[in-house]
Amino acid sequence: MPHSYDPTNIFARILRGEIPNKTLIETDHTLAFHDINPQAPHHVLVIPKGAYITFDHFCAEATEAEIVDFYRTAASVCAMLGVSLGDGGAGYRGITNAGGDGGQEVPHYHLHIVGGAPLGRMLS
Ligand code: D5M
Repeated sequence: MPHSYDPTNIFARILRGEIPNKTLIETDHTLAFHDINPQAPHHVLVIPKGAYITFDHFCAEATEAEIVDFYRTAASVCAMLGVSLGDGGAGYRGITNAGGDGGQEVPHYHLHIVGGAPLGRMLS
């Protein structure tokens, strides 16, 4: 079944400027902003500006420029938050939920970057 993007989702509305957000970084293809319900001292969402629903949808259909910009922006977020090991930071977790089984609430692809405190192990 082809992906069917819902343009009324809350991140689409943020991208159209209909809802305010606390922007950390904005580029031609990507927006990074603070999560409204932070699960740790740092909790930032990185979203592509294009209409992609999940990680696999984005990786399969986005242009190389969009994909490179997305992950470089995510790296810049880690640097800005001071969590990158390369800057002497203590680390972080990147999380992507997809669909019902994955617990995704907002059907616009996003990467959660969570850190600023020990997070424990998620998988064993
Ligand atoms: O995560 C969706 C995330 O989106 C969840 O952590 C809350 C966040 N959220 C929802 N609305 C907003 C607004 N308006 N600003 C910032 N963050 C928001 P999921 O992976 O889909 O479960």
